[in-house]
Amino acid sequence: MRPLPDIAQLKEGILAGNIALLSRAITLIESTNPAHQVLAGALIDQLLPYTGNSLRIGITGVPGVGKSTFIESFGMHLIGKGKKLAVLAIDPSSNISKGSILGDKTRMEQLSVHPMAYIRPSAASGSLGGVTYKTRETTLLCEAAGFDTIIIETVGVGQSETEVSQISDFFLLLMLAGAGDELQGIKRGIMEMADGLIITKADGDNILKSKSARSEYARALHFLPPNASGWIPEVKICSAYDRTGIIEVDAMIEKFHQHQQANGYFLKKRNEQNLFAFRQLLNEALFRQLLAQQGIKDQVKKMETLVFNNQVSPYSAVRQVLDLLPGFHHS
Ligand SMILES: Nc1nc2c(ncn2[C@@H]2O[C@H](COP(=O)(O)OP(=O)(O)O)[C@@H](O)[C@H]2O)c(=O)[nH]1
Ligand SMILES: [Mg+2]
Repeated sequence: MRPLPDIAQLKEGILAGNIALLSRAITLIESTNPAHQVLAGALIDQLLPYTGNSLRIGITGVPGVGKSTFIESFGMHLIGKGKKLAVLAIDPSSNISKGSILGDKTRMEQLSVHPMAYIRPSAASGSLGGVTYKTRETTLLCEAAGFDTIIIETVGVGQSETEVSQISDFFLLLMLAGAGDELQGIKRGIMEMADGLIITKADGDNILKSKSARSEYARALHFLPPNASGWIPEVKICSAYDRTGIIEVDAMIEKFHQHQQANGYFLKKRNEQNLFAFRQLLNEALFRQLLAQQGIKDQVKKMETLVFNNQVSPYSAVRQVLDLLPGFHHS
């Protein structure tokens, strides 16, 4: 068996910006081995004072919208400004996506070999929440290693958007200019979470269409309830190929950053995210513990069937599970 890694050595290495040791620490975080998890927890706690100094940008959009290609152009622009960039890809599905992440690396040709960039796919196992929180911890390690910009790309579709918005400061939604029905195909809820929208591939024949999509989306955003922080999401058009619109996107995100810091919302949101993570992980852990007891597990199964078949109400089913727990009272 390989010896357990030395936490002090990992900590020192990460603080010195050593990428090999950073990668080893991330592997430790992703490990399902309980001994590794204890060490990973200790490492993160020791590094916490050195974290937080970054802007965390979540990026989502349907597969093929151009996320990875955008990150390549945008990332190279940031590095040109002297930034140090980590790109983390959240991948809730398992096998199929291994290929897509490899594909992504080839889309990020310059970034993937640049000394100021670090690209890392996230663990592809466990519950979606679990994967997201491992990405969250990976973000912290990258911050301790001196990365001042963290881009978190979702690979999957659906629920992962909500998860990523929970671990990012700025949530960016990438969209294609559609032929007339620009508002089709995106769930309203995702637009409501976005701090910024980008119409991708605004090049060649697509420029005009992209501009009209920009107006349509700007109008649509206008009808959404305002963001709690007072930030009004903006829509930009961009071509990762022609490298146009990149500066405008950067300016939008900078403006957001300053806006949120000035009104205190930046820190407030992060603090709330910490609390949310704790509560969600606690819920999951408690539930897992309960289900480890056979009697409870059987009762939950039984209730699921009854609830499914409309024979017991969900409310009553919960009570009948709690009845098995000494000291638990249903309120
Ligand atoms: N015309 C054009 N095509 C692009 C642009 N960006 C990406 N693409 C193409 O769109 C496809 C999907 O891009 P990719 O970055 O892998 O999308 P992802 O699945 O969202 O990460 C690829 O064939 C890219 O070459 C762009 O700015 N302009
Ligand atoms: Mg991609």
